[in-house]
Amino acid sequence: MKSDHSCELDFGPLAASSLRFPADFLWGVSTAAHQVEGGNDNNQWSAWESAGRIKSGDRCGRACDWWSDAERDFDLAREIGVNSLRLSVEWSRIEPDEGRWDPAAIQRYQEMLQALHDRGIQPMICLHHFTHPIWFENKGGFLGMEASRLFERFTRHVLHELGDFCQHWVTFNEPNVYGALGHVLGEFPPGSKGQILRAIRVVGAMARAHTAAYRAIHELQPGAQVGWAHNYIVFQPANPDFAPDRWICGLLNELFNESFLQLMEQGRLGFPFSLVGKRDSGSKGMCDFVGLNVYSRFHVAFDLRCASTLFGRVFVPGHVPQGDSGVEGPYGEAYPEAIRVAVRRAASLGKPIYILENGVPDAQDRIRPWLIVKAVQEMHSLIHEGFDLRGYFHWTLTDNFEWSEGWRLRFGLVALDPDSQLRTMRGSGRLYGTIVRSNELSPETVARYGSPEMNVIRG
Ligand code: GCO
Repeated sequence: MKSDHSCELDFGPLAASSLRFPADFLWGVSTAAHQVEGGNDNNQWSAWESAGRIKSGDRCGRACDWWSDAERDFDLAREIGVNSLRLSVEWSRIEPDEGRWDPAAIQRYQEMLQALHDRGIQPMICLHHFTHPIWFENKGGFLGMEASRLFERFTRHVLHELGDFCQHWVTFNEPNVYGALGHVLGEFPPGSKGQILRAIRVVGAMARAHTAAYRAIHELQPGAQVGWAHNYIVFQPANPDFAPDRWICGLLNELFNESFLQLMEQGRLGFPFSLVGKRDSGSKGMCDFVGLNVYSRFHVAFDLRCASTLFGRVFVPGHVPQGDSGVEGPYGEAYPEAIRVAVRRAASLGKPIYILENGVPDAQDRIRPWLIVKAVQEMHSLIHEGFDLRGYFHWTLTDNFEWSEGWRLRFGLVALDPDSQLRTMRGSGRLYGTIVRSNELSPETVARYGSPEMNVIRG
């Protein structure tokens, strides 16, 4: 559904001039607790790292040292000029043992949130960004009998202690990635492979936990805006004229992109996945906005050798724009046009939309400037077409610990040397700052960075 939001806004003269954004547009950066805080040793990701499962062999270590000094990066966020910052709270710090709450952890989060407010930056808090306490994992994670109740109790505690600082809440980051990488691809804890049915059950269980949290947040803070962050990948049949490629591509799309969206839109999964799990999750309409994390397009070919991924071989052709490569393979095509595909799909929920992550691993800043400019152009035209797009959060502020890739992939607007903790603003950080501070994209910037031709890797 489109809104008439754009009609009420004064974008200024359109001509061949700057692309102006609505005055209340949120320009932000996105982060996650485990990736930036440092010293987290009581969640399932620290156990995964101790078991030697980080592909690069790196240690998270101090990460970006936020637990001691997030304020240093908040100063950089202010220097860039963002008006919002997405961060997550670490459940394993706040409730280190089941039912035991740590007031010192809450106090540190209060300081951090106050520090953001002092810099004129509005926080958006995510309650679960891939990590949870080891005790919760030992009870079966989200497939455990008490998962919803325990997550809701944690949510209530956070709202009670931190609610004064925040109005925008993200319950979960990417239930689809959490399910797929943890149970199908084996790259996230608990590391199972090919367990597609279990991945679907996990996504369903997270929808129930989300719903419990949604209700609790609204009870405690009636004006709250509550959503989740949905990873949206564009899947493209390798050969659109070959029916098996089209079929497998559609199935992966249904499984990955559609599952959680359909639970929020209709309260149930679409066929054939509706055959798994409960028919009604009770989650229909249980969000005030849709958050989209959008990065890539993947090509998909039918391949009998790929049984664990439903016979879909997912790959990135050599000739497309790409950032840096991961330890075992490409991160994905850098595809800002995916924003358009994702927003059009999410619009059918009839809720405001935020791009909660978009970025590229690019230590040398080869294509990040182009990606940012292209993303901003896409968003501007979507808003003009009437889509209710309210904000953009770039992933990420400072290079941070990229899950099983460790320090290998650098997504920051600010470069970080994790040993010395020295920070250097990248050119793309300065470019993003120019856009967000002026709330517009100038024709000069488009002319300078609007084409990937000069800096794309060619395969
Ligand atoms: C994810 C996360 C982030 C990542 C980012 C870059 O999608 O995995 O939300 O934690 O770091 O997307 O891969």
